[in-house]
Amino acid sequence: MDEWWKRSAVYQVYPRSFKDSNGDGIGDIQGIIQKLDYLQELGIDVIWLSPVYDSPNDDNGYDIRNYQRIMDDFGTMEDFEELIEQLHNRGLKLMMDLVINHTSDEHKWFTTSPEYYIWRDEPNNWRSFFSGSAWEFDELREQYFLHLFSKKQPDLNWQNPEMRKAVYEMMRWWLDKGVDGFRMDVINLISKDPEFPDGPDGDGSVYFMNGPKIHDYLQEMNSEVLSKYDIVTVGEMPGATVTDAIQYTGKERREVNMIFTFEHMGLDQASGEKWDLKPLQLTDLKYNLEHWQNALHNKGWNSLYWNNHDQPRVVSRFGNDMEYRVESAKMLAACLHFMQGTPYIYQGEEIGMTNVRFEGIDEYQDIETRNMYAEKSLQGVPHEKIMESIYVKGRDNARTPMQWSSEANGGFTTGTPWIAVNPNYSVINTTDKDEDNSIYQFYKKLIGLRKTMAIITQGDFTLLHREDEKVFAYTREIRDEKLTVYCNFSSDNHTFEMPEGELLVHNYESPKNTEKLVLRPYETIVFYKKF
Ligand code: TEU
Ligand code: CA
Repeated sequence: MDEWWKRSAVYQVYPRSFKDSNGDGIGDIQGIIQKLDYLQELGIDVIWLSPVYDSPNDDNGYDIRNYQRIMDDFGTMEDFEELIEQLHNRGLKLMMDLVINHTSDEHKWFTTSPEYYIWRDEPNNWRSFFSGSAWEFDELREQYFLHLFSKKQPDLNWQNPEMRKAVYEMMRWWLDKGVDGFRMDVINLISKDPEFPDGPDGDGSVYFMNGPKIHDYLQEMNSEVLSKYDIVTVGEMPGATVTDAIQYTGKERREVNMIFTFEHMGLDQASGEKWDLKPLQLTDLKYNLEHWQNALHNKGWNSLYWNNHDQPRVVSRFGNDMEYRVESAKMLAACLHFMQGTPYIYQGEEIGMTNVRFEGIDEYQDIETRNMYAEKSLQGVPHEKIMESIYVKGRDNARTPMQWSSEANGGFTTGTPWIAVNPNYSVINTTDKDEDNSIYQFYKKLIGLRKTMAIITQGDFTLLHREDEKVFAYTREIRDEKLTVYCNFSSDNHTFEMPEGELLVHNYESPKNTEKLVLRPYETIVFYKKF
């Protein structure tokens, strides 16, 4: 089968925050349809749509009540069908978010088929990702059920073959409807150690990440469902290493096409806890990405991403959103998009949207953030200290509404938005997208180059200036071609020998006219050489 997804760029839509079409303050499917020109013009191939299934919204749709129904907030099944049709008419594809590690506790299975879930008479010490114990007592059954996320997200029991059959049937139903693939939520957590041993300090991850039967389940899913369709699949996999990734994505193994690694997202974290802040050391990022680039070359396939709906905005995280917002947004784009893999763009990244700072905890909507705040407050951690970590890492940084224009609420809604719009919408919005030097045009160029230059999808990767703490530089090489990519991750100048080749991509007006390559703050420059 033609591996079209190797040349594709994917755009993630977080529907709640993308575009509200009816003034209720919540983004919806008709809103996405209104913006398809905007997406098509950017040149992307696939939309990954975060969950739009019926849900009580404890975790913004990642708690599914009915897999075969659209959430009322977002519209109807007719709206969804119209979205697929309109996408396909434009030659675009739709990747559905598939959450099958858990359901909502309001899913009918939870009462009609309790054997689809995981029950124990006594809880072990595992902690939930969203604070507190991962076990909740059920009064009716007088037993505890497992929930790795919120207590309204009970984990499914993948050991039960009937449950697996029901899930596969549901997946085929969507594929028969015409969806073009799945992004599989925490899919490497579905196989738990059946002994449920206690973990060190309540961290059970070694007993549920990449668990004993994970490859069996994925291979079964592949033969029952995925292999029957020409689709794209990406597994979201916290805790997966390069070695795991080779197994998950190796072609002959028939599991998934690619995975989302979390390794580069944990480099600015001081301990196992995401709220424990540490500044990024650029060499850590360079070595990590180099490792993934080289290890998966010809053995698997990478996905490339800087951010998503769970991560802070990259321009605020690894760039400089104050003095060099536009420069650093473009630099980060080039740094990622010249690597091997399938690039993912998170809504708003293409206009350089930034993190947000709300005054009080009440303005935050995310369950992970709220639960963490409550837990730390009880432990006596001062308000300012907790807020500081939320400003850096909180998921709502990425979830404020898309900033379309400088009109009220950034043109996202005519009503009251479900979460406040970042006040910088008057400056940062899509209205400059047609200007030659906009971030949007820069992304458009990068996406376009991937289509025409095979070296970007196939070339060998070599890191240059390994020890440099401020500059990330690498080459890509194939036969008689070479790309040289320089990215300055700092606000100082850095000087190097001038690389061979002609200028391909640049985020400053013109190169500094010297014999040497002088990189200015957050400058990126890419050279192409044909021998
Ligand atoms: O995320 C899984 C995950 O491991 C983390 O990114 C998590 O959201 C959290 O940030 C850990 O600190 C996926 C979804 O992307 C996320 O939105 C859901 O909340 C979660 O699964 C549960 O479905
Ligand atoms: Ca709406």
